[in-house]
Amino acid sequence: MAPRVRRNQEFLTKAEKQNYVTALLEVKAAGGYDQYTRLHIQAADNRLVHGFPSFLPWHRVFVSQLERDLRAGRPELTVPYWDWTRADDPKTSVWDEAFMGPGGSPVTKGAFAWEPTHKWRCIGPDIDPALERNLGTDPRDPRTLPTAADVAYCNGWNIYDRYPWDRTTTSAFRAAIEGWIPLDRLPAMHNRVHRWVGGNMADFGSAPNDPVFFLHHANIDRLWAEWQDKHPDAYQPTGEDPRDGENIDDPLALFTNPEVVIRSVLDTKATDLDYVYDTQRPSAQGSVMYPGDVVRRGASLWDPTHKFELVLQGTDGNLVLYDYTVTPRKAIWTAWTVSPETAVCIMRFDGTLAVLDRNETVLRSYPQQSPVRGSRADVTSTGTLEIKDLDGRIVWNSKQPAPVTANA
Ligand code: CU1
Ligand code: CU1
Repeated sequence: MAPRVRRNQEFLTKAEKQNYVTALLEVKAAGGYDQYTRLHIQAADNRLVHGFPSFLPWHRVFVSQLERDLRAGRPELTVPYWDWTRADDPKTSVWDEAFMGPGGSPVTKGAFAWEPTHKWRCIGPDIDPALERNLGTDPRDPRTLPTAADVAYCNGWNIYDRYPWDRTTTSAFRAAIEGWIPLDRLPAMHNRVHRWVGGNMADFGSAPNDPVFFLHHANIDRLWAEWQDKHPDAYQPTGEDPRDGENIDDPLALFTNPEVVIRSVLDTKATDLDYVYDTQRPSAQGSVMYPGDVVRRGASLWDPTHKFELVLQGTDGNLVLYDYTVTPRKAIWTAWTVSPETAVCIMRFDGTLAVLDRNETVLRSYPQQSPVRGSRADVTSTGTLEIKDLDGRIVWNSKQPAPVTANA
């Protein structure tokens, strides 16, 4: 089985978002959610994890364990991530009333408002039951979120961490992405996002009271996973640190049943974790290519009834849709990407389905005009390749006549 895929919340349908919210409410009602908030309070009170090398692996496990609980009744679900570099705006999709809900002190709308449903009660010492968020409006908080340039700054560090392995460390990836190196006046990156959201998210220990905590940490984990793709075997320290829970072969703090050794969670594709992010070019499964998904040369997708195959042919690099209801099989659509250089078909985040060569040059892309960001490609059981937006509207399909070119 291919690893499951964590996706950008921006590209989930309303139904998928609703499913995630319902799963959270169920785990909350069963008492499972609050154990994570309590564990996080314990980590903060004991000055563990935050400000140290284990910050990234510890939160990786933390998010994965909640994901496991959410998946118990809904195996198709993964924790989405919130890419805040695109979202300085409090009206962005993550704060939709039907998803994480809007800002407010307290929040008064959506599934996580305390009134009137009393389903989402915040817990912890001196914590009001009603969820609060300021979303960049409190003058004491940062008014802006980290940018793509800030992410690039973090990615510029080739060393994972370095002495003294704490929040005074500078010049290392972990310290930069956690946010102890101020890019300007304020703690940047991870810490900055907590403070921009404000309210419960700004309370160090009990921040997981706000369910957006997990979407934020999935994004931090994604950025680390992408960095790890370029810097395998980079984790440090490997034996120099006297503090328990930080060296590569130490068990992480507070995860006792079972213990989790840092080395065992450095690869998200390892069987205990078994996930990747949509930005890591996951292979499409089933009949749909979600944003980010790829079909590599020699691989194919089948419609749900297994009568139609979309294949990026290993033999000649052509992208072809075949009909198997007739014998011999018949090619019913092709992108004409015949080339020894053809490498991959990708559903890009901008809403185009593209065939790329080995240098990432676009050989063909669909639709040629007006793509809709976040669209999906679907091999249907009627033998059509369709590109659909998040509301299910068809943006392009393989039965459309080829556009007439000026030279035709
Ligand atoms: Cu934390
Ligand atoms: Cu955090």
